[in-house]
Amino acid sequence: MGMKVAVAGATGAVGREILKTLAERDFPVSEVVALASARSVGTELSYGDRTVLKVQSLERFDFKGTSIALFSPGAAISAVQAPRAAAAGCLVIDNTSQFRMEPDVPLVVPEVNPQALRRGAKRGIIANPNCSTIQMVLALKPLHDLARIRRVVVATYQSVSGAGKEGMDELFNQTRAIYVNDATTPEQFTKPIAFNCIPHIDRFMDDGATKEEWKMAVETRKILDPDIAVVATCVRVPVFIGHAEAVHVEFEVPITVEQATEVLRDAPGVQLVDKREDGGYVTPAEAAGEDAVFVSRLRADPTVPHGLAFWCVADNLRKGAALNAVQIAELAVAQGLLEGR
Ligand code: 11C
Repeated sequence: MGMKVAVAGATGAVGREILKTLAERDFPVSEVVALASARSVGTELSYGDRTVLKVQSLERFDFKGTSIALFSPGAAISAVQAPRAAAAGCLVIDNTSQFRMEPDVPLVVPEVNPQALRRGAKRGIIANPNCSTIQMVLALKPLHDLARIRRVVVATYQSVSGAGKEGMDELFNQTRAIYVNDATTPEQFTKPIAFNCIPHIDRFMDDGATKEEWKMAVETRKILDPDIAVVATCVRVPVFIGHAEAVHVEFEVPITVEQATEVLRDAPGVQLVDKREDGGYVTPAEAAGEDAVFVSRLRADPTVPHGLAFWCVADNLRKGAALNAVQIAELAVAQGLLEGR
């Protein structure tokens, strides 16, 4: 039997992808409700091939009788609305950064730490990690099981869709403006993003790191292992969809490329494409629209005692956001967490 499911922030890039993913994966719904801010009320969104949803007000929606809500309305709105939904008995899967580091809120990547989910049933809020964290921990998990990771150094190449539809529009408009010799002023990003790279995602912290870089470190520790040291440099690049990462890993014990290849080949959610020839690796444009996290360019890092380096790529709106959230919902159903809601 299906259940009543709400999608909050339904008109955004991630919200639309959540609706698409729920329909594609045949999530057992009896009714789907699309929620967003007052200015989007009445907007029509499609669900699957045949259903048109009229957006309702998130602020006014009564969550009683809704079993599960997938939230992506922005952290400040989740801060208010997610606890309100949870208090009404609805299980919230929140895609924002609002609750991720709270001790009684599980931060879940189903292939990596499914056991953490149950702990969140009491508060009724489960957090979906940041997109750049999700793809990295998926690739790190089988390697950590094999040889225990001590330290990770990562540089990211993050697409503009991480900043939502407005980010994508800015890249499109700036690119066009350059060709027709028009002037544009950066709004979503601090500097021009067309034909450029910007080493700044989210706000600056006191230590000089950005919050995106901090998130990659603390979220990896919460999901995978509190003892892993992570240092990240997060960079926005002029790509519409798909985040890429150059990852350097130091292990506690020796690990060969052959051993790493073997475990990555079998790792759930990971696709190893590593041909060591022209084009034998995956790029963000190829990962867009795909579910997998692609790992390529696997090789030894001879500059540290037990080191490996690799490149990984994923669709940040799908596995980095919507798909992971829907997989959490599927896991919640499988673990019986929705019974009685
Ligand atoms: C970006 N990773 O690419 C960000 C978007 O904490 O959920 C997601 C921010 C978050 O800009």
